[in-house]
Amino acid sequence: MIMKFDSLTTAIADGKLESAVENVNLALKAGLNPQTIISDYLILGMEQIGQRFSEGKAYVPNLLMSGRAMKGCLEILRPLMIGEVSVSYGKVVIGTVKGDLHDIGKNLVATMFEGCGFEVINVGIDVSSDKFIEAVKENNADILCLSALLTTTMTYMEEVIKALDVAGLRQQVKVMIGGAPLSESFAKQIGADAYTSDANSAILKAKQLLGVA
Ligand code: B12
Repeated sequence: MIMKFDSLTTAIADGKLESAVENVNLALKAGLNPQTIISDYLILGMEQIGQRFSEGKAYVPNLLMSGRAMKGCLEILRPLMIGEVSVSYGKVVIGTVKGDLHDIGKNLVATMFEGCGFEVINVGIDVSSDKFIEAVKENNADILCLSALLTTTMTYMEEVIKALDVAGLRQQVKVMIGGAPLSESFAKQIGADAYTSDANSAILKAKQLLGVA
């Protein structure tokens, strides 16, 4: 019997942490895998609250509540996704660019990378180009992942790429970008190596970039 967990999507959209967590546990018990739970139910909930926000039917506190519910669910799912991967395909530095506080998608991408055998250095939110460069240098990163959810902050990505160039690091690190307002053509325009629209395709792309696919 296929069980639907639409109440999980609703709990996320309505910002109800306890109900969301309860429903995640039920979904796991019913045999759904963490990735399905995220892509078929949790992300839909975030999209619904985003839609309500753009229609003026929800406000910033509602976004925060949904974000909190989403994070609570990801905390349960993360350890289940990481597992016992012994290979290391490479090192990934990931962060949300300066001025931008959105981290749910970025953390999801980070978790997927970890779960798929990459070493991840998550430098957080509101990250300046100096901090990105320091992390790339210090960790000898293979990939730098930049995330932005705002049209006003996505432009900062170009500054990070230019700063990598100035620091002499551009040739040794691949730059991947992502976040709702971005696109393939924007990636080309700013000189990034790749754009992908979601966490699953990010892993595939990263492996291709490093020649380990
Ligand atoms: C939750 C949320 C918030 C929360 C964030 C909580 C948190 N800890 O992250 C809070 C309340 C803080 C917030 C604040 C604001 N927000 Co907001 N927020 C959202 C919302 C509803 C959901 C974002 C989200 O988490 N989505 C779920 C995740 C899983 O998806 P995702 O982030 O897109 O990530 C996926 C992909 O994009 C991709 N990806 C992401 N990063 C990367 C990186 C790489 C390298 C790769 C390869 C892929 C990748 O993979 C991820 C997984 O598949 C969106 C609406 C939306 N539909 O996007 C608005 C939205 C992004 N916010 C918006 C706005 C306007 C704001 C505020 C300015 C509101 C205000 N007036 O104060 C502030 C800005 C604060 C700041 N300086 O950053 C607008 C942006 C409009 C624009 N085009 O610029 C949106 C689109 C809402 C809207 N419809 O108007 N927000």
